[in-house]
Amino acid sequence: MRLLALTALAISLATATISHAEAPAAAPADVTQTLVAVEIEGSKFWLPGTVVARKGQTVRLTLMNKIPSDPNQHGFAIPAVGVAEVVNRGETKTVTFTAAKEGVFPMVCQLHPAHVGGQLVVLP
Ligand SMILES: [Cu+2]
Repeated sequence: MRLLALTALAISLATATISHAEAPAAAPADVTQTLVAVEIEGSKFWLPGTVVARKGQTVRLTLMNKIPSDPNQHGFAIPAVGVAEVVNRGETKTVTFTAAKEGVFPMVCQLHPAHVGGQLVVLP
């Protein structure tokens, strides 16, 4: 009976260790938002088009490319904060940065000038 209890304890400890190891390693961000690349009436957009943060906050954006037509890659860049990523169709990518300077900064698809981007608004 005692051996059974010890075995159960060992199993639960092993399980706890495994689930701890699978926990996400990323630190929490002040602002988290999902942006999706979509196609509407033949035009491509990153939506929503505005991300708002306060100066000094960390921002984590989850980027999803859901545009069904070719090409199968779209870019997402905020040159002012050094972010540039390429997202394949159907994939999700994450970018994290610090909103170090206040102002309004363009968010673009660096691969396609016609792809409508948006703006990062950093408040004081
Ligand atoms: Cu694009």
